[in-house]
Amino acid sequence: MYAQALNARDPAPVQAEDLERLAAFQARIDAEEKIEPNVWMPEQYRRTLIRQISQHAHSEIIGMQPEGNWVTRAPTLKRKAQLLAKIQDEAGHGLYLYSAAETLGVSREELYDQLLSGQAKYSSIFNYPTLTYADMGAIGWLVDGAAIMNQIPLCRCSYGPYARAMILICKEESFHQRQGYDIMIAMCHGTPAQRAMAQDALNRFWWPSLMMFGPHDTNSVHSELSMKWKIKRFTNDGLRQKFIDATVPQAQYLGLSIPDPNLRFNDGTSHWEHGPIDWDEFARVLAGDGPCNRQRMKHRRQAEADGAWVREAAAAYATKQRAAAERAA
Ligand code: BYC
Repeated sequence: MYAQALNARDPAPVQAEDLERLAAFQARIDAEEKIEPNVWMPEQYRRTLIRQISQHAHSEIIGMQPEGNWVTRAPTLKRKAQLLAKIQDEAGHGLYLYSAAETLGVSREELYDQLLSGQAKYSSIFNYPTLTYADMGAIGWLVDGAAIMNQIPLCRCSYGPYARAMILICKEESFHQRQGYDIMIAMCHGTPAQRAMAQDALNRFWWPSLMMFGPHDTNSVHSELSMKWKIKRFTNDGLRQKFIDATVPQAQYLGLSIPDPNLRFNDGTSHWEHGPIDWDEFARVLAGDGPCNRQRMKHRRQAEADGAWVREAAAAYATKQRAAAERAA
């Protein structure tokens, strides 16, 4: 998603590129060879990756906010430690992904600027509020669950630095999903009020989690090229279906109901069929008009401004150290 300047639909100088080189590039991809930063790549491939990887990094960084809301109010020391560890992992994922994007010739400052100016976006899911502690369970279970479903195939992405980053990230996401489900289990075995909180969290996060996979395949502008280049291995609808099939039995185990009156198991296909997704809501959130878009960006800009003196001090220190090293040499 999102940086329009980096959008794969932008006119790129592809026509000027050598058709033979394009054919050789596609042959490498078809042979499952990894594309590394020093290998020639079509400009659109580079832009598509910068768009997706930087969106992914921004999502991790903004995604810390809904959970940060509950650090001081986690119910026990153990739950607080888990939440802190999860949020720290997300910061790490963001930094790791920014590094992967940098291998494509874009600077971290440019990527930050694109996020802060609103030119680059981040996953729609992080524009929803976290109203109760049960939301920490729902986010781990559903949001990280959806993220893993999308990210496991990215471990086989054709671009080497992204694929390798995803291997570590997926291991940590798997812990995140388990801790979320563990919260849901505890709440569902708790008091009636705790069960009701768990059901309410599921009710609010179910549909936004399905939207994380992106628009229906028929409206997915980037899928065709991304599948051809093996950046994406599955379509948006394909991954969404896998997520639903995996998650419905988990909800049944918890004794919770999925907030979809049209949900039904199709014996013929062995898949759970779902009701219509509110794509108008998705479009509103993407356009900046979700419940928390403004708040998320305000906090991010404030954090950037508050951290300016740290970056300046670190840069000044590095300059001094370099000068000292040069004098000593
Ligand atoms: N939200 O052609 P399409 C985490 C945009 S964080 C917003 O299908 P594509 C976590 C899309 O960009 C994990 N926008 O696009 C962190 C495009 O717009 P532009 C986040 C969306 O790229 C903290 C347009 O819609 N995961 O796990 O082929 C706490 C058409 O879409 C969304 C990733 O970032 C959306 N949900 O496919 C807890 C995974 N969906 O650019 C957890 C990496 C679509 O033309 N990204 N759009 O203006 C991907 O796999 C792909 O980018 C997507 C979309 C499947 C998301």
